[in-house]
Amino acid sequence: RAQPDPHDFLDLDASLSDDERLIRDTVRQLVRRDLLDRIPAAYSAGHLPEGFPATAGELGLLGMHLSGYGCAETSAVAYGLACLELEAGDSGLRSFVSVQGSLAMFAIRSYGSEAQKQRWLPEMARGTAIGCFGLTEPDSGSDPSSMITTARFEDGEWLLNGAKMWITNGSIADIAVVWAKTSDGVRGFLVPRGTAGFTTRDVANKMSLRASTTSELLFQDCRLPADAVLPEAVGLRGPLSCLNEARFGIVWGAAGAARACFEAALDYAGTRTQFGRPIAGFQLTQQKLVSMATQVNNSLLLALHLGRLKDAGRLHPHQVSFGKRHNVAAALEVAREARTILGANGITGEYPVMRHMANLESVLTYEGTGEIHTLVVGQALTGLGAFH
Ligand code: TGC
Ligand code: FAD
Repeated sequence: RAQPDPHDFLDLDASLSDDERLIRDTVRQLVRRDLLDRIPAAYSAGHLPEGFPATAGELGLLGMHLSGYGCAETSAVAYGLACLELEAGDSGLRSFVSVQGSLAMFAIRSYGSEAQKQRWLPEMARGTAIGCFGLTEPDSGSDPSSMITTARFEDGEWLLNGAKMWITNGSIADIAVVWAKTSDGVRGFLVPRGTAGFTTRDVANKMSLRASTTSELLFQDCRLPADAVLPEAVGLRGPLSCLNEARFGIVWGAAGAARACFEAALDYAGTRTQFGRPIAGFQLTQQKLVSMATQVNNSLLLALHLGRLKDAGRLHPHQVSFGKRHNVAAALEVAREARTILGANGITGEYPVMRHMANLESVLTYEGTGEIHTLVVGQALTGLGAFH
């Protein structure tokens, strides 16, 4: 029998359906043929590669696991595979697709009125309208219940005041899904770009996730019509349920970033010669490569297992936390180990490793920090909450 493929050591390919493989290969080709060469420049410039939202829309990647309104309604595993391939390119690509499909579109699809869905979802699925999702505030991150942005209903209108911070796609979004405190609890609001009293300001000098726009959203007596509220979501459960979707994509995406770092290190180790032989022939290098291959394959197995649970309707949010926590931490370890194999070359932008490593620091923090997911799983294991 043929030896295991170093790029798919456990033959996970055989566990995928033809449809899943087709979607995986399509996204992989897009990344490798159209994006990989352009990512370093976009990263330096501090934005997404030009035209990516429309391309992602044309390929049906935006809101791809949602149904109706122009969405592709793929399996969760297929959506995960797309996230994997995108993040093997750059976390910024997966972030865009996560925020658009799993946060902004998911919120509208799950909690919006029929008119809101008709108005926004088909355009968002095509990538001709961009969305963002504003939950975090300058003084309210891990604990969103402490948010101070408010929406007051008066004279038949909503009056929005406050600020959201660290919002992916913020200044490029046509529509912002904004969570605010009302007299009934936390509610979601659709705020179109250009609404009076709504401005944005980009976060400058990021050292991580540079191929992505991150912004502050500012609301000063921002007046919204009565029907701007998402009618079906009341309480923190609304926004937190959206996070489950995006965190699921990160479980897969982080494995993609790890795979890209492992492959760069494997390739480099085979061609770089020191002391008269390829560095791949040294035992210490092999130990690193085996450790990385183990992390990558364990992460992929975990992602696939959670994906199958999700497709069976049996995935629990605590299991998503387990996956996000494990796969992001593993990806960071792989990136750091890969960087050592590349020696001095590893710190340059000529290789993708340092970029992935820097990106993964954002991925570790957003969508619930490593510590928060540890406490979610800890609570599930012990029955004792340790947040407060
Ligand atoms: P707690 O009292 O536990 O819960 C409040 C209500 O929410 C429900 N709930 C969930 N529902 C669905 N899915 C989940 N994962 C849920 N977690 C909680 C809960 O059942 C309850 O419902 P109800 O009906 O009984 O009221 O809430 P808590 O305030 O104690 O907080 C729990 C905690 C810490 C886990 C939560 O606040 C949390 O997850 N914090 C982390 C915040 C976070 O992840 N923010 C992410 C912002 S978005 C982002 O980062 C986008 S990055 C985008 C990119 O570029 O990719
Ligand atoms: P804090 O909550 O202040 O945490 C600081 C440290 O304290 C962390 O290590 C944390 O784990 C730890 N800590 C906090 N509470 C506890 C506790 N109870 N026990 C132990 N340790 C604790 N948000 C959005 O709403 N929408 C977006 O689109 C979005 N995009 C983002 C893009 C980027 C690039 C980044 C970096 C962030 C983005 N975020 C977004 C914000 C992100 O969700 C928050 O940064 C995250 O939730 C953590 O909040 P914080 O940064 O305020 O850290």
